[in-house]
Amino acid sequence: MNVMTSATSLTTQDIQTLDSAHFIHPFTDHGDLATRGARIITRGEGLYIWDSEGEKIFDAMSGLWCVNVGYGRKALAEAAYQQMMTLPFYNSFFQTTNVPAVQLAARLAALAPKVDGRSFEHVFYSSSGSESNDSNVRMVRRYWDLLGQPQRKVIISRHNAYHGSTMAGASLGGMSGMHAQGDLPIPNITHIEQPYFYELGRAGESAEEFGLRAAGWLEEKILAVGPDKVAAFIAEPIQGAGGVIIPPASYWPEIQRIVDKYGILLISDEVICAFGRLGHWFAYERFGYKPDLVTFAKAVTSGYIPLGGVMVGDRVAKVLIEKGGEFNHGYTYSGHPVACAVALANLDLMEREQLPQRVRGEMGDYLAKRYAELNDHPLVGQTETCGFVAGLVLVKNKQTRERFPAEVDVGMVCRGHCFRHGLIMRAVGDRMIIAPPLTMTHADIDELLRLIRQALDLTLQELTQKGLV
Ligand code: PXG
Repeated sequence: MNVMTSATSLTTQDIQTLDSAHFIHPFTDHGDLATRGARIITRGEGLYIWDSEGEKIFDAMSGLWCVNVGYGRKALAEAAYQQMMTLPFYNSFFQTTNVPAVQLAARLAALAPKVDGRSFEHVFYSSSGSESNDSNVRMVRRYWDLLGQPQRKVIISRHNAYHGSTMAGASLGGMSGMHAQGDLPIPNITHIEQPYFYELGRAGESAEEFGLRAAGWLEEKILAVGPDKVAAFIAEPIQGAGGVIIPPASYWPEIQRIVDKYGILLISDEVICAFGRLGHWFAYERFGYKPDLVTFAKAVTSGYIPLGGVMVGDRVAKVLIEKGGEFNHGYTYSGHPVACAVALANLDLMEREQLPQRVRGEMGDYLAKRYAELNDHPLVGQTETCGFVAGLVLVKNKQTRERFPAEVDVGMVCRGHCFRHGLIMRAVGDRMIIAPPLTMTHADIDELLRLIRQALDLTLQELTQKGLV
């Protein structure tokens, strides 16, 4: 098939050849990619994307956890066009500002729920989740310096967390594959174990008991490091890239108790979980904790244009602003007017269509109910949903919870069947996960579940043929 570009028409193979010759992709084995050729995604509409061969694909990952309002929304394109014609760019460094950046900051401050009188009145902008977490490290260290406690440098994170791919982001993250490349983590970042009950729960232990035990690892680490050296704890409300790991209900309140006890800052990395994904504008509301800093990116613009940032809570903002003088940190695109204008249009759309409310209510409940039905499948060890994220674990034996050996790469087997049959679902080890657009209807959820079950059946068929189950 020919793919029209502005200048010429190219075949799928032409583009694959150019791709392979010139484009270094993120997190990709290029030797492998060259042998098969990248799939070329050419357009999107609603919940669906199309490839250069004309195949229609249900995008149950919303691009990469971001296209929360679905593809093809004119209001976002129009907002970008209008802003580009009015003021495509101006910096906010030298005591200048721009209207969309100010409006968005005020809007985000109003959307962020107050907990126990603590509020978020300030926003620091970047263009991605990774940059935002770098900014968090800078702000946290500056905060403690200004309070006369410069020895408080250590940030505690968790294994299998994902906080981005810059030096600080990859260090904060707990991905061993990333740490293995380039001498990471950087100093003064340390990790505790993740709250993954299915894998780490003990026989006879309830989820609630496990949640308390898992939160206790934070206190143990604080004591091991020395409470006067710990600056902050960073965590995703639900681990996304780690495989949709949903902590037991007891986990977050206990984390809050511990960070309060030692006075350390709490960073909620909501790059995936904010903007309706879990049924709230910000996810800390769902779990009832009180972060000092909240990282956001992705769905603030539904991924239509890059924008990220940090919601800076009063505790930190007051010190930075009142005691700080100049904070020597910022990006060319901090408060980019076009990105902020698109974010405003995106929030308008989400509000008008009541997307967080839908996810928190009827549609989230329906997805949970339909997803739970997958538990009857021979390959499915356990399913879990929270709002519009869901995960399931593929197991060799449901009763004994025996997992597949790593070399079977069962997630990739399943992902292959999804890919070949019009469904984007992400594999993380032996976990299959989704984060679909928040606009799904009942009929869309039914169709999604039909596609997932089909992929599971095909996976079982392949594993059976190969004598692996
Ligand atoms: N924090 C969290 C919680 C994220 O999920 C980032 C930070 C970094 O954001 P940027 O915009 O710098 O990419 C993320 C990004 C995956 C996958 O495979 C997930 C992300 C990025 C790439 C792949 O699930 N999340």
